[in-house]
Amino acid sequence: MIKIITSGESHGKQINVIITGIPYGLVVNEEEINKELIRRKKGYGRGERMKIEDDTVEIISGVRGGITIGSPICLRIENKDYKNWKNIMSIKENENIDNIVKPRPGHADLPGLLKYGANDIRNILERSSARETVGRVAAGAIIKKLMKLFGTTFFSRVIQIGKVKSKNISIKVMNREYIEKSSVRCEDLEAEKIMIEEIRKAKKAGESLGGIFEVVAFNVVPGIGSYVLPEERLDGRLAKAIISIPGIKGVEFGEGFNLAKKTGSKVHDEIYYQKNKGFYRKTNRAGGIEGGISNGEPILIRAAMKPIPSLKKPLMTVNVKTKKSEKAFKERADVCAVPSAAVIGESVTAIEIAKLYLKKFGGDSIDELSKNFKAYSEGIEWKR
Ligand code: EPS
Repeated sequence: MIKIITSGESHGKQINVIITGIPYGLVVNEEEINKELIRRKKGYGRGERMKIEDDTVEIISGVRGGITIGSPICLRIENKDYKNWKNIMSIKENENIDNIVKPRPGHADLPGLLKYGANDIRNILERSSARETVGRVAAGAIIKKLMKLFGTTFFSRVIQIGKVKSKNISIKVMNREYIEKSSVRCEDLEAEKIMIEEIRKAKKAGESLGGIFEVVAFNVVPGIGSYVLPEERLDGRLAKAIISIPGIKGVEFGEGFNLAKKTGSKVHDEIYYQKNKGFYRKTNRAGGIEGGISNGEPILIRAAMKPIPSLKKPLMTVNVKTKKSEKAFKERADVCAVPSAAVIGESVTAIEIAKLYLKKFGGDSIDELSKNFKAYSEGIEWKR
């Protein structure tokens, strides 16, 4: 069983992640993890903080001689900004710090404060910050490496920022190289330009912007996930994983909400068979999942991110100390983080799918796992 736990505050010393259940013998190195961390850090609209952080990982345990040895893997990513926050983030009692008392609407500030009976919003926002996702992306880098052994890969792109939509480009022909280089992860040149301009304008106006991204998992073998228990449904698990990314308010699979207005015969993906291909579909409106189980087509997830709640031009709130109406407090923040959220989406998707691969195919070592996978995939004539 793969389990992942992160710890660390946004402006604390470091972000830690412990990953258990990675089989013996997976080749891993820090450079590969760093590449994923850089992908997450990038994107037009990110704030000043990202210029401070270098987001490099140190593998602390679970790896020896370049391979995983079956024991829990511990990774750490230093927060370079910590040196500027040592006093505020001190673990010792410090009476000389002013409490933050004006919660930002849309953030965890107020519900978190009420939940814990706290009197300083800093104790809430430090962990609710999206800085935590650096840990999930580091774990995701190792998991993606594991999934590559089965030919499974993950990719993401941004299809909307604010009101600006990219034109429809099939995932079959998407230009990965361009998307990877684009500062908004969008390959529609015209939309890309307008998206960048919208983010620039939002920044100038003290505003923030959300958007929509897609995550695709290619070559997921049919039979992952289950309908036998609600919690085993692959789409349910992926939806939970995607929604757990800060700021995500909506998720859909394949044609998602659009399917609701069509009749059945226009929705379901007809089944075909070819000797050299096995079972396949010509359409993928289901987004690769039927009955909570992967069907062999690419798994296509779309997620909507709300605009970041930290605003330069703050909204009205209530001072929790005086109970008087005031403007919410201002905190340095990103203007738009949709391209980063897309990369995080790849990681959380990979983690969920890998958990189910390990459950289905088992094995303590990569060799054992690979043999089990091969026996199953040959048995069902999985040829992709
Ligand atoms: C975040 C606010 C900003 C972002 C941060 C998430 O941080 P700061 O308050 O230090 O400027 O930069 O994201 C990251 C640090 C990151 O690595 O993604 C928030 O409030 O969620």
